[in-house]
Amino acid sequence: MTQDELKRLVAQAAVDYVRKNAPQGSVIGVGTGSTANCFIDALAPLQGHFCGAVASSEASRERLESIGFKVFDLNEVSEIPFYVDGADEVDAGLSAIKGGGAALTREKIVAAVASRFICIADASKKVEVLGRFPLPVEVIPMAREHVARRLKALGGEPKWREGVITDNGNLILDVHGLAITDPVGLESAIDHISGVVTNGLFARRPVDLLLLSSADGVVSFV
Ligand code: ABF
Repeated sequence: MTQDELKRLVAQAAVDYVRKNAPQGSVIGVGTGSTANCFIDALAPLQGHFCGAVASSEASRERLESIGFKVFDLNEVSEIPFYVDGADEVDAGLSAIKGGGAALTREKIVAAVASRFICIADASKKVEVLGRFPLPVEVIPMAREHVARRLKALGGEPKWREGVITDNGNLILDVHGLAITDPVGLESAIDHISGVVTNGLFARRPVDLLLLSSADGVVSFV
């Protein structure tokens, strides 16, 4: 199977899951990226099931609206039973690296509001130790070099993702060379650097249900 077919397979599994488990009339949280796009496409027949969606990026908002979904501002919504999104890496403890698409801050906020975070990915995203995928960190522009120095002191090699401005008007530093054996500790340490908006570790609030696709089908981890 191609990677696109694997993404569509796991996206359909997530749609089947929310069809069975999300209350009628609830709001669905929707992430960002190519796997999340497959989820949005497969979600079209469930429009009557949900009163609308909350999106973790402008790109996903536009895609949801293009298939006729009402998209709420997060401030209009107090309950999101399920948030469905992809990831760049997930470990055995269901901590994840996200933010390859630069939407990490909004993703983390929507995940914080959601009761359950369902992560959808193909099996290549499951790793023993997080960090081969560079860890994205969203940074206030004036703090870029300060944050980069602090990230170096934590053992990483930060690289500015030049040309990318987040939906919130900030910059992204991608931290290479980390072997993240304490994701909760590192997430907190990076968040404490002045000028950091968010980092792409989802460890203090990890994935609740991981759906992973391979040629053998979709396997779930909780
Ligand atoms: C988002 O999409 C991100 O947090 C992650 O960076 C990315 C995964 O993208 P894809 O599904 O295209 O591999 O969920």
